[in-house]
Amino acid sequence: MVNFTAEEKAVITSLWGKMDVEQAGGEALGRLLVVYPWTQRFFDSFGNLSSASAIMGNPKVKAHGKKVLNSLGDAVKNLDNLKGTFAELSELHCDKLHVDPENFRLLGNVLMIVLSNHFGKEFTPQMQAAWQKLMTGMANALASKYH
Ligand code: HNI
Repeated sequence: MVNFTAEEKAVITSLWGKMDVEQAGGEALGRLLVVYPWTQRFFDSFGNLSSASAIMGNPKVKAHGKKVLNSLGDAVKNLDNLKGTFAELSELHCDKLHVDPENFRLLGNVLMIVLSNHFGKEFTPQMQAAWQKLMTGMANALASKYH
């Protein structure tokens, strides 16, 4: 169970408020598929994933990235109850989708790159620490129903 300090909560909420969810979501999922190509196997219904530019321009990747990042918004609103908030999604990713939970951590890593690109110097080490903690908490919550 991950506990957030008041300061971490403030940092997470303020950056979330400045994020372009559609852009960041599409870019994070796209980068996941490019950087860790084995993750592509979960998305064989998404059409053309044959090159980095095909992936980054694929409208289904963009739409799904936005969906995933919107769900991160639920995490930001429920920092004290990530497990409860993601119980259903954990069941879905485990029982129906069979996504290895290690991939949740990889998505957290690429999101850090996306945030760093977008916010530059404003994305301080302290912000990265808070966001990394959020992504770890969310990865643990999404993995909590695995058996
Ligand atoms: Ni994930 C569907 C949220 C990581 C593979 N995923 C969803 C949906 C949400 C979601 C929301 C839509 C559910 C629905 O339709 O009811 N996914 C999240 C979140 C994370 C995450 C919050 C991590 C932070 N998902 C991942 C990862 C993979 C993944 C890392 C694979 C590498 N997800 C999927 C697949 C689907 C999916 C596959 C179904 C897609 C489809 O529409 O066919």
